[in-house]
Amino acid sequence: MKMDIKGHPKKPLERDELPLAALVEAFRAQTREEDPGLAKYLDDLDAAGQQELGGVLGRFDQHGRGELEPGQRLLARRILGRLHRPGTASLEITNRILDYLDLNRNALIEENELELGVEVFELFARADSDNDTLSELELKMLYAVLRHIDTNDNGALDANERDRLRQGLDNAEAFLAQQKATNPLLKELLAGR
Ligand SMILES: [Ca+2]
Ligand SMILES: [Ca+2]
Repeated sequence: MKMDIKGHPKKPLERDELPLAALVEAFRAQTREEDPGLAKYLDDLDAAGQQELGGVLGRFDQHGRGELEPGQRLLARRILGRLHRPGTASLEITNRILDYLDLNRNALIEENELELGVEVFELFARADSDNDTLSELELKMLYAVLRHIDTNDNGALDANERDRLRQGLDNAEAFLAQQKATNPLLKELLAGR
């Protein structure tokens, strides 16, 4: 499956080259014990969904070992545990969001990048509902906001763009309201719901 988005520069390590199938298999087995609620959804994923899950997990495999360590699994679940009934579509959007959150473009999500990610996931979990998880629509809303903040359209959050997001998060409610009013991508998404 092609996971690149038009306009994204090539990364040093393509996710397709990572040992994703092994990562997915190990993570699913461990999640059955460590987080049965999440495992229920991961075990239902079809081949495309597993590929997307592998794309997410590969970003936490800091040493390319093909299996996440316990601490890395916890980090991955800080994202995966936020998804409402995770399936292929929501995992695909999550991968696109993580592309933006990979600020140093090394195909890994380090802890500082994850902190920002968790913060935006928390905000958008409540963008269209009153719960702690992100629906597919809320993921799309977040993606629309990141695309809009990417003003030079290079598929990455550069330092100034990241600062803008950071500042927005300091006044999250106002930021979201302003995005809904002024972000054409978000307006289009919400108009077509
Ligand atoms: Ca990174
Ligand atoms: Ca950018």
